[in-house]
Amino acid sequence: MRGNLILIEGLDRSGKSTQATILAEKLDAQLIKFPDRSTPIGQIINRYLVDRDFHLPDQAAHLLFSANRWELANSLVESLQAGKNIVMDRYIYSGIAYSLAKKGAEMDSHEWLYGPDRGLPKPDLTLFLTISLEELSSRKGYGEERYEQLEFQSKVKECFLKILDSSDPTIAIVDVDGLSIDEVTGKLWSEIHIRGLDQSSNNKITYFQ
Ligand code: T5A
Repeated sequence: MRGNLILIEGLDRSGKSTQATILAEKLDAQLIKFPDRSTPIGQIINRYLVDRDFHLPDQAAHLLFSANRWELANSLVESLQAGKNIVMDRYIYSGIAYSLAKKGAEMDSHEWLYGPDRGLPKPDLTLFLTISLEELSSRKGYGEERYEQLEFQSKVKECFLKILDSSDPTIAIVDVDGLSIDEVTGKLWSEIHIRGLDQSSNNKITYFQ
């Protein structure tokens, strides 16, 4: 029996970390947040996000975010195989949506953007939190980091909705606008429960192809 891999995606300050922490506790799961700013590559990413005078070509930034996921990939698979549930806060969909929203050259090519993430383990369930931009901008701390501007977030939202295949049963788009933290947890938990992901499974781990 293996653990389940559950991913929470969404815009900046949409409540991902809050919900990932609550769900990790309910599922007795390991919590993994991307970017993981503690790794060697994560430290460069952190500087890129907090210091607007630190420049990187868009292609290089994109590849660093992917490399950061690969830094943790083996340990992630080992934990699942050892029966541990994992809740992830952001993953490859963030990688593609934020780069796609930048536009220009390689940033317009879904194939190019997706390439470096091929081979990473695929979540058993991806929960994408949709929320209005008005509500986002009122959240504590909004605007502190590189991508936290409403015009850019609106493009990112469009890109997320373009790349998330709503016919894929492992993807759930969950409207959380105006909901309290408890109400959001209730909605997410029901998506987990109806798929039986609150129980361990003997399904094979799948990978992004
Ligand atoms: N990025 C990331 C890429 O470009 N490529 C990639 O491959 C990856 C992985 C940093 C940036 O990196 C980019 C995307 C990002 O711009 P991050 O560290 O995940 O990524 O940054 P944030 O999304 O900004 O993370 P935050 O932790 O700040 O936001 P969360 O997790 O969405 O929100 P959370 O839970 O911390 O909540 C924010 C505030 O809202 C309140 C909370 O208490 C908190 O104050 N809140 C609510 N308030 C009212 N009602 C609710 N339902 C609420 N839920 C939470």
